Amino acid sequence: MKPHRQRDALSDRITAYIGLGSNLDGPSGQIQHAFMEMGALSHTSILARSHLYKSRPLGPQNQPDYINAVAKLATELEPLVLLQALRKLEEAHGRQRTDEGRWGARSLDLDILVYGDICLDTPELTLPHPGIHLRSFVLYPLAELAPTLVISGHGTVQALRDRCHTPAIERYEEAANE
Ligand code: A4P
Ligand code: MG
Repeated sequence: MKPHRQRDALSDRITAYIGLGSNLDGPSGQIQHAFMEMGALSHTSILARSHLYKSRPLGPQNQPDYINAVAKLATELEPLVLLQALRKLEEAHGRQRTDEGRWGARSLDLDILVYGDICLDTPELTLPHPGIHLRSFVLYPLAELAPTLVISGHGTVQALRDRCHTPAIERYEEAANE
């Protein structure tokens, strides 16, 4: 049986939240371009985008700081089709998985944080993304767009954000950093 999915009122579109991250090759530009490219995916539109945030890397410290953000999408793409489309965008941004090592520097990382109310646990796709409740760089931007969203088993995004302080994070102001 197909899992129940939260649909928006007017169409077959599902609301999904995507986490964007970059710490190579002009990170803020990578994120801004990825916002536009996600909005141009077939059967998909961007409903909202968060501000950009800057943080130290979680994991190996011998890499640049990250810029992160979150996008709210409305999409008709099935989860694995959406994942595939996001993979293609990462590749178009020059991401080289083979050079990275675990949690290494990357030009663009696109994670599906939440897809409607679907829960999945497969090697290819885990939904909601398993790290959401532990990461400031996901919770701060996600709380701008969906403070009352409940992450199954963990509580609301806003409550999680209020408890999560690692890695240390700050708003990234484009103009101040150009
Ligand atoms: N995968 C499973 N579930 C998902 C999902 N919900 N969304 C699979 C996207 N992918 C999902 O991903 C590894 C595998 O996870 C894929 O094969 C996919 O099918 P990847 O993008 O190849 O590698 P990754 O991103 O390095 O792996 P991972 O474990 O997902 O790492 P994270 O969670 O993305 O963390 N520090 C800061 N400050 N900011 C960051 O953005 N990011 C990371 C990477 C580490 N430290 C960071 C940041
Ligand atoms: Mg990833």
